[in-house]
Amino acid sequence: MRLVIVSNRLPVTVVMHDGNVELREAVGGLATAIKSFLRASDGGKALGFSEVLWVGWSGVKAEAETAEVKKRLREAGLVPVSLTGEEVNLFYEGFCNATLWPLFHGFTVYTVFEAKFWDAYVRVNQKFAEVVSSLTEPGDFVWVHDYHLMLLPAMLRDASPELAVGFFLHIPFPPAEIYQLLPPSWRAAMLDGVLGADLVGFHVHEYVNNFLRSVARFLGYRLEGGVVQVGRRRARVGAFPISVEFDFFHGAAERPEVKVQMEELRQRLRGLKVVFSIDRLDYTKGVLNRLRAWERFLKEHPEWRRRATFVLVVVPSRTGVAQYEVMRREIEREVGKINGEFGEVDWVPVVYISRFIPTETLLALYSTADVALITPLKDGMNLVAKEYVSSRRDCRGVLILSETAGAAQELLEALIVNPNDESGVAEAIHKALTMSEEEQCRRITRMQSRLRQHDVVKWAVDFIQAMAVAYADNKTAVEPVRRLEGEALKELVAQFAGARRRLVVLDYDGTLVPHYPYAYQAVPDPDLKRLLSDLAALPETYVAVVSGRGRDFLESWLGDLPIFLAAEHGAYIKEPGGGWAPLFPFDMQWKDAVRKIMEDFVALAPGSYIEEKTSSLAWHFRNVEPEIGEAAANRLVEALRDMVGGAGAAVLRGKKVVEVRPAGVNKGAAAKLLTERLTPDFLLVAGDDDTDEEMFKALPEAFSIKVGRGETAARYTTPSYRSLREVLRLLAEVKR
Ligand code: GDG
Repeated sequence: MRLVIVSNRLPVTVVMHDGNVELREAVGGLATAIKSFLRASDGGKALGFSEVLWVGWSGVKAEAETAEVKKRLREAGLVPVSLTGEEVNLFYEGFCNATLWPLFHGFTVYTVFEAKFWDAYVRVNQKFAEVVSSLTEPGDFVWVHDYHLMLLPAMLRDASPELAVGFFLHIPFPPAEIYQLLPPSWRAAMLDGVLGADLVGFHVHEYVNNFLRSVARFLGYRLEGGVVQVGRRRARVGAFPISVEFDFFHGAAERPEVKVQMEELRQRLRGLKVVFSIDRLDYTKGVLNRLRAWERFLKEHPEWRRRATFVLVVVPSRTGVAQYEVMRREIEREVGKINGEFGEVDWVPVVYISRFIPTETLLALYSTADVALITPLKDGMNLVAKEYVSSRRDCRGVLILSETAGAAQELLEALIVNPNDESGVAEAIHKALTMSEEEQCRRITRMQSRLRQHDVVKWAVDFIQAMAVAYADNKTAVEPVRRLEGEALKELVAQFAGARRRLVVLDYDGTLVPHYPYAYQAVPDPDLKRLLSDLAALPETYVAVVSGRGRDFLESWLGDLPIFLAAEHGAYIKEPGGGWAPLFPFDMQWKDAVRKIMEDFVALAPGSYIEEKTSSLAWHFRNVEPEIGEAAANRLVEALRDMVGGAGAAVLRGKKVVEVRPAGVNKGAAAKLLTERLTPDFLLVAGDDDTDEEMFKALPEAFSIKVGRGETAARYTTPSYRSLREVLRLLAEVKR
């Protein structure tokens, strides 16, 4: 069993000089986290993995990725996915960084919606899927990371159903109202993509809830606590807050190379109090707001001038993107303004560093700074806050932290601020600089004991263990059904050819034609009509379309074919060339009373509506807010059950619909009646949704085929209406 980590970037930078290839370790949240986990788990062996591979882009454009580069990566357990320059442009800089990054952090005005970015996103995710599928075997664990690869879990699931797949998002998942801004087909594909995983992880419960709300709202899947029912599989969703390697940071101040730098820093700063921050250059990190709060602090508390300095490190990232360039200039202008206004010959209010700093320097700053000022406008977690707290050896130091960073939900003893509240942040700086040593120690100790227990190794182990449980759960649910292909398909054709009398029972929407947004669009195309006629023209071969639709629709579009039709879930049946007759005599006395109650619920839940058929009434609520709709549906079902019990009607709760029909009427009863009447020795039944399951259950002897994904009592599955048509075409062409 192997563990395959998949992320956009491999954890190395490829450096070429004089024709030589050098792999340099990359510093970054994910790379560091996984490395800590591998060190602590004996390269994954402690958890039962025979090998660990890492799949990702090497950072070198495909055009420059030589055989030597590939070989060196492979030797290090790294498998590159090659991206062309254009793909890097449209996928990485486009959809990832110009669409998903701003949108998921709530920066809606920065968000770019470009069809060609989306197309590249789909293509690149597919590329990743191909590479991962070519490496893995059933039972391997694949852990997919972050917003670059949200389509990948479902693609992997389709290609190799027996993989254990986990997905973790490192940035926030936005509220449904913001997620809704993505075009409908993109937002649905991304949710479905993520739900291909057995386990989906976020940093904090807020993002879990946001995600589940979007799933309910845009996909309508059934939720039970943190579990989403995705067809026959279940995707578990939970919070797994990432953390840091506590011992590494806590031991830093003891290491000689860090000690030297700490000493140097102290000498240079000559007793000044130090306020410190470090971020990648990014608009989400709130650097400008922070500078303004520092300026305000210096204005309102002049006693601190010459006594405190702000060391601001901003590490360049995403260089070349115009927005980032503008931001860099704005930061520089603000730093210049503050230093110009308040600075003295021997005192600089803001020490600004705009480059990557070596780890020893960072550790020395963490250990020396009196205050860490971490004020992102929005941040998935923020590891810098956790690193600062972990690094303190002297039981001193104050953390000021935005309430909008995921870390604020664990680091409760920090001075929690709102990053837009300039005066609140300025006050927090003052409070931090004047806090007693006892209070600093009390706060730091509590936070450290939490971080010691919940370090990054625990994060990875917790996730992988939860993934194993989710996978085992799904494995038992998924095993029994087979795809209708290869031997199974040959067997079907052979039995059909050798039969004396055949009956083919087919659902309509989703089975013979795609599901369209509006029901009236789903009219049969000439190919479909030809296919059904050809089948029915075979000797002793009967074809029946059994649908939830009304009689008029079926009559007007399929009435001219020599086939059986069953309308309204089998309430009415029509023989080829004959008239409609009820499945059995049923009583419709209940209809007026049911309509009246449903009308009350339409008023109660705006957006819902009633559909009336001859034999049934349905209340649809797919356009209602999910929480309101589900709650109203529960109450409606209760009210209706009390009322129609004994009146010969049944209340059914479907997907976003509550329906009342004559008791005993369902597609299963209709299919059974046809079978008893026609006594075939070959029986095929195909359908795609819950109501078709009644047919599969009523006719266990049939060749039953479920179209699409999902839980089913059918014996076989086929991916789409198209593949089912291909099967039917094979049957229509058997020798007479
Ligand atoms: C994303 C999410 C989430 C930074 N500059 C230097 C340097 N670093 C190291 C820090 C820290 C890491 O990089 C930055 O991690 P953050 O968590 O602060 O932020 P993002 O890069 O935006 O990461 C974030 C994270 O993923 C993990 O899930 O927490 O919310 O946005 O480890 O120490 N290290 C060195 N020199 C630098 O100049 N040596």
